[in-house]
Amino acid sequence: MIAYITGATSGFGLSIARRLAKEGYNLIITGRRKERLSDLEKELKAKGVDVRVSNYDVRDADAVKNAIDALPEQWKEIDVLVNNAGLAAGLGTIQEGSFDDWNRMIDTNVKGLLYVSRLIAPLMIERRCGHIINIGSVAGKDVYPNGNVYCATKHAVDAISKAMRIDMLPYGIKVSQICPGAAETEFSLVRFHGDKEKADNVYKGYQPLSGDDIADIVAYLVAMPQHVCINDLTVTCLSQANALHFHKK
Ligand code: NDP
Ligand code: 8X3
Repeated sequence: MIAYITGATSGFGLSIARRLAKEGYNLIITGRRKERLSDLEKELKAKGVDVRVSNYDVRDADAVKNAIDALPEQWKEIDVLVNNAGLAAGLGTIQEGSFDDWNRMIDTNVKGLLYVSRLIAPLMIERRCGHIINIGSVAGKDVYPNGNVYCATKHAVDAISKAMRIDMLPYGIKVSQICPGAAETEFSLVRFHGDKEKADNVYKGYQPLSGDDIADIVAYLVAMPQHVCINDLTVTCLSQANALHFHKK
């Protein structure tokens, strides 16, 4: 069994890679930070997992195409695709927003997910099996103040997931979406452009989700019987009710 994970260098993607490796999957791990991919490759290979590193930026359509086209035939038999690579950049009003931040989010969260899916879905269709898992967000279900463009990209992931499920239906390919609430990863550090104090503040006064929590859910989804497809799963920590409401100490 082969799982293809985008954004495996930190957070959810890293935890999902480790977890699916434990479940017996061989892995194609992707991301921009080459050294982290090599470290993970070494770690997993030492445990007997077959790993292939694919180092590219999901915003670069040609790079995505070249990387997937270049996979040796046996690595093209992808059973699970986890479309995880993504980010928030900035938190502010529309009238003060940065074009650069907006482009990064739209190009990564929406277009990157589309490029990868466009190239891997035909491989799954050929084999009449596969499972695509898109990482959405509670930000794709509701909007919150200053979340505008990030929320828009995750609403797009929500729509794409529903539409993909229809497209994949005749071929027996499952499409699931996981929509997490606040989880402590590098997400906030990236959102606040490297400001660690601001990032740490996001997770004060409650226990957020972790990457491992999301990896457990992925493991559960892929273990369902062949005729069962979990379409959409929203998960928050106990202290969060939805994208807007927290109970913090
Ligand atoms: P991290 O910042 O820890 O991880 C993000 C991953 O995405 C990294 O591996 C990064 O790899 C990869 N990535 C980002 N941009 C690109 C790019 N242009 N090309 C290739 N890879 C890229 O954050 P999370 O683990 O939290 O985020 C993973 C997903 O979960 C995202 O889609 C995020 O929107 C979503 N999410 C996060 C939540 C949270 O609270 N943490 C809650 C709900 C959803 P590299 O930098 O090496 O390229
Ligand atoms: C990440 C969670 O609430 O910061 O998608 O948007 S949130």
